[in-house]
Parts: sequence; structure tokens; C-alpha cells
Amino acid sequence: MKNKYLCDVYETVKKRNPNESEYLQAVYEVLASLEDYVNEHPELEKNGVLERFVEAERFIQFRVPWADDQGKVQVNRGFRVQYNSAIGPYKGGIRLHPSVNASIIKFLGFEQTLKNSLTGLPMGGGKGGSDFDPKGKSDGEIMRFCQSFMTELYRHIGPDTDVPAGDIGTGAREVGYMFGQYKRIKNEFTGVLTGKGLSFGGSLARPEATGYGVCYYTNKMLEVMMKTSLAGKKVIISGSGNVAIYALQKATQLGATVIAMSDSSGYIYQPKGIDFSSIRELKEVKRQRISEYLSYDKEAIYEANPKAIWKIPCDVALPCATQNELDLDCVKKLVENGLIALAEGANMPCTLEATEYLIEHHILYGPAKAANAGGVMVSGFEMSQNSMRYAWTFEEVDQKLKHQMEQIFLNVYECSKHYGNAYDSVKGANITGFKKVAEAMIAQGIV
Ligand code: NDP
Ligand code: 2IT
Repeated sequence: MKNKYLCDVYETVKKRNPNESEYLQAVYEVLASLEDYVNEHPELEKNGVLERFVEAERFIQFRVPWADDQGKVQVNRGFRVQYNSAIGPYKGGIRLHPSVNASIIKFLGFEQTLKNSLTGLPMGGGKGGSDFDPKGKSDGEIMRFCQSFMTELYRHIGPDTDVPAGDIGTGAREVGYMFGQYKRIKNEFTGVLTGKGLSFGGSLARPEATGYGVCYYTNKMLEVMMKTSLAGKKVIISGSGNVAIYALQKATQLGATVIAMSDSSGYIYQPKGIDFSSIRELKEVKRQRISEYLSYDKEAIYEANPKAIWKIPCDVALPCATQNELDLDCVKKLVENGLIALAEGANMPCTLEATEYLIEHHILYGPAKAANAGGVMVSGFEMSQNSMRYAWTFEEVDQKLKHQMEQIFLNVYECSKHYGNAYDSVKGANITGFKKVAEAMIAQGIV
């Protein structure tokens, strides 16, 4: 990064957010990739666009007290970042995981702003969460936590203000409890959350959307850039949560063989292909560990080292677990073993060095904010359906999702080529997403 304006902006971000490594990583990647665009657009500096863009509009932190099944009082920390509302109401998920802190919430809100712009829908960027660990908690404990979380959050959100949804640790069950509490406090039935149950305003195909979207994106990327497709490819998917499960289903439907999946304890390997219905039952119904897959398939192999999944040779890698799960060594091994494409279901699963290596080695690369935009896209469709008091069919939503994921790929690809390197999709995605937000920020004045 040589541009003085960008360097100065990044120095300020570093000073203001010391020790927030994930946030600094996400901001650095974006600023560095915007260099050509910023050089061509002096109005950005004149209007202070980047200084404003890297500072969240609002950051809320709050106490979340609840009583566990033994009657003991527990206290967690709740967060919501309302990152940028230039192109629409804040929109983004809620992460429940013990690792959640200000840095993680801010990196996710920052990324979400650009991702939501890429969807083509009018949604700003937001994200929330808590260091609450849902693992091993009873339904009653989950409900009391979600109710307490919403008892504070409700005053900051609304269907035209800020619309939360799921993320790690937050699925339909948690969204349901949060929605119930919001409705009770406000006495309002609105589309204030997405990812709701189908009986109270949820969209068909929202649970599937992120995983399906990653596969639609990957398939289009393979078709346009290599004249091939997912059919016949060996695929590795990390994680075994919402995104991973439906990436498994769609990749398999598109003719690929998913040979390995993981959770934070280990990975399973089955060269004949992992079975979707077994994984779905294991994870969504029984909420068990992935090691239990061996009770469905005696031939599968389990190793208690999740990161070692990247040592298995494959054609396509779909990281769908969490940030920085792939470092330089992991991608070097994948490339050495014949990798042709990697698309990010998770947010920021590759370190900066890993991403650079993929681009340098001309691996087809789908950056998170483009490749996993299908989830928030269908959340946007859920908001539309709620406003219309109407519901589209599964096929209607799925077809819109597929079309728009392919369009995102094409927009990113055209932009990458325009700036001189078809493989540099980081530049393509960041510039495409940023352009619209920056134009809206300039048009709306210094706010
Ligand atoms: P889930 O909670 O459903 O699943 C998360 C999966 O990732 C689990 O298998 C979990 O394993 C694993 N995992 C989580 N944290 C870690 C960690 N620190 N180390 C190793 N493994 C971990 O979440 P989602 O599937 O919804 O989210 C997965 C990723 O996709 C996240 O990065 C999320 O931000 C991103 N995403 C999600 C969208 C959505 O619509 N849900 C949309 C776009 C992106 P374990 O059970 O052992 O913790
Ligand atoms: O990272 C993401 O895009 C999500 N967790 C989905 C957000 C949403 O509002 O559906």
C-alpha cells in the first residue's frame, strides 16, 4: 500500500483499535485492495469517505445476565455494531461463541457492509453477538439467554433500522426465541429478524441459502474461468454447521464428491462421499459431534485434529467454519496436492498470506464477501416477503439466489479483469462492493 491517503487512514485505524487483530486484518485487506480505485477517485479524500468508512456508525456493548438450570446467575457480554447505513438499514447476523469480542464483531460488521452491497439489495452492514457458549446448554438456558440478550438489543433494532439474523451458534431456535421476546416487548409483529421459522415469517430456502450460494458461485467460477464445473470434483468442506451442511447437499447435487468435513474437535474422511441426510440428522437434530458420523458409516475415518483436514488432496476447498482457519502452510499443502479452486463459506477463513498465495498461484478464489453472500441475500428476500405479507415458493427463492450469486461472480470477475488480473478477486470484490457505498456516502453529505 503506497497511497498516502490510504496509509494515513490505516495508521489511524491501528491507533484507535490497538490489539484488535481480526478487525485490523479485515481493514488492511480492503484498504490495500482499493488502491487503484482511490488513485482514480480524488473525491474520496475530498469527502473524507475512507476516514468515515473505517469507523463504525455505532458500537453497542451490554450486559446479558441470565440464570442457569442450577439457578446460578451467569453474565455474558453482548455486542451490536451498526457499521454502515449508507445503502440501507443495518443488516447482519448474531454470533454466539466464547471467542466473540469487539474485534471479531467489528471485522464482521465491516465485511458485511461490502458483502451486502455486492448482493445488489438495499442493506447496510451490521453484526452482533455474545461470548455466550451455546454448547452443552439446555433449551431452557438457551431461551433465557436469548430473552435477556433481546431485552437490551430490542431498543437498538427494528425492521427499518437494523435487522439481525443467524451466524455461528445462532440458528432457527435462537432466532425464534429472540423474535418472541422482541414481539412481546414491542407488541409488534414485523420482519425485525431473518432466519425465522417458516410458521412465523421465515423464508423458504433461508437455511440452505449460504451453502447453496457458495456452490452456485463456485460452479460459475469454474465454468467461466476453466470451462469445467463441480461435477466429478473432490471437495473438502470444513465445519459442519449451517453453511457446511447445505454446501455438502448442493455440491453433491451438482455431481461433486465431498470427501471430508470437520468441527472444532476433528475431521471425518470418506473418499466415497459423505452422506447429507446423516450429517443433517447428526448435527441439526441430535446436535452431536462429527466423530459420531462413524456410527452412520463404519468405513469413514475420524482424526481428532481439525486443521489436518487441509492435508487431504482435493480439487476444491470450501472453508465453512471460522476466521483464519487456513494459514499459509495449509494453502501451500492444498496447492501442492492439486487444488484448483477455493471459495469461502466462512467469513475471512484465509489469513492475508494464504489469500495472497492463492492469487499468485492462479487458484480460482471466491472471497467470502462474494462467495457467501447468499445467506444475507435470502435474508433480504425474507425482509421483502415480510413487508409484502407474502411468501415465495422454495423454487422461486432458490432460482433468484442462483441467478444473483452468478451475477455477483460475473461482477467481481469483470472488475478484477478491469484492474488487470482476473485472479485477483479480492480487488474485484472489494472495489465492486465499495463503489456503491462510497457513492451513497458522498451523495448523503458529511454524516
Ligand atoms: P454454525 O454454528 O452452524 O457452524 C459452525 C461450524 O464451524 C461448526 O462445525 C463449528 O464446530 C465450526 N467452528 C466454529 N468456530 C470454530 C472455531 N473457532 N474453530 C474450529 N471450528 C469452528 O455456523 P455457520 O455455519 O452459520 O457459520 C460458519 C461460518 O460461515 C462463519 O464464519 C459465519 O460467519 C459464516 N457465514 C454464515 C452465514 C449464515 O447464513 N449462517 C452466512 C455467511 C457466512 P463446533 O461445533 O465444534 O464449534
Ligand atoms: O455473515 C453473514 O452474512 C451472515 N451471518 C448472514 C447475515 C444475515 O443477515 O442473514
